[in-house]
Amino acid sequence: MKIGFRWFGEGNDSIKLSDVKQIPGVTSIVWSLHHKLPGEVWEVKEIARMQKQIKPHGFDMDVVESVNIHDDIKTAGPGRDQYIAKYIQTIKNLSKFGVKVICYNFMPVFDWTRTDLFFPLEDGSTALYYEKVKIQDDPKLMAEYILSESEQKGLTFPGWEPERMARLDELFAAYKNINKEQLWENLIYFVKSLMPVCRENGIKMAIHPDDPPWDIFGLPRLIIDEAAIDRFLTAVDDPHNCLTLCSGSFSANPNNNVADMVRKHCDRIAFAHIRNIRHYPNGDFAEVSHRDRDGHSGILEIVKAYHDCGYQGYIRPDHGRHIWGEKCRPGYGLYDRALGIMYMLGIWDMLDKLSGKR
Ligand code: CS2
Ligand code: MN
Repeated sequence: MKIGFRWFGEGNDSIKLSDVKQIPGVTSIVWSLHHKLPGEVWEVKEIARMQKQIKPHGFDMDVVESVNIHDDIKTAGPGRDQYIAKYIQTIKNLSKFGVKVICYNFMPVFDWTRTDLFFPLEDGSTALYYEKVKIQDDPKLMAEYILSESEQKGLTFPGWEPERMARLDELFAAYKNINKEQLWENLIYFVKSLMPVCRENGIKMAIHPDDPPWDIFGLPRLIIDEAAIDRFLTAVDDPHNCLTLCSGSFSANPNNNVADMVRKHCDRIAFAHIRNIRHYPNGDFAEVSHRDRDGHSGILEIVKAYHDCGYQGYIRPDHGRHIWGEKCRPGYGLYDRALGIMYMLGIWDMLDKLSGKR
């Protein structure tokens, strides 16, 4: 496996790459062009600017996370084919920089959804939290909360572009007549149309599951469980059609067994996100430290499953808590993600040793 660390770019992240460099094992910076709106082509000179930030530190830029998809593609709106053509141009431009994996999602309207970005844990740290009852109310209240956090901190939250959130009524109207089956059709249409350019350029498209993995605010969500993964990988049975297997997203539903998913689909997982989840009896959940026993989903069995199948892809700690008073982007501080990496490496190195690989 190759270890990645998500970083949001100079001026958009409180973390310095020279500090990331001091975390053992990290070889890839997982990056994005966060100023781009869904549907815009990523120009070569813009990508080159990012390369200038990353390369001097000796990291590769193999994995891009969040080349977001225009709503016309998700809803089969009038601009669908034109936006797919632009997406293809972005893939071609990314391939010039050696990019190998593109992580994206197909969630309608909202990306990841939480009701509290700084929920206090008993050890004095804070973490992302999801309170089920709050998501039954007004989506605008939730959007306002998330946007106020991003404005206060002067940061971008991918998938929560203020330009899109300002058009929530319009967006909900566009999805009004889209049921689950139609959304599936639109996803498959999109992925199929990208496969030729992915084959030519050796790029894997890696879909991120819906976070959390269930419908919210009456919007259908697709990539939620094992059956959905099967359906997706079978519908476009191509080695360039892959998963970003986010253990945290799937594990929000305690019925999902991520270790089983890894064992079954190892060869189609291009990118792995690792996170530990604590469930509450009423369906709420909190993100906790990576240590297995701190949560209910745990990560030991999952990391072992990757080790057992000889996983060669990229892996990153998904989110971390906010610890030691760090002022950072919610879920994306330096310290707890660094602890998460060390814990993952500890498990991995010991498994190597026990299996005689080292
Ligand atoms: C997720 C997403 O891993 C994460 O942080 O919660 O925000 C993810 O980055 C996107 O859905 C990928 O497109
Ligand atoms: Mn994730």
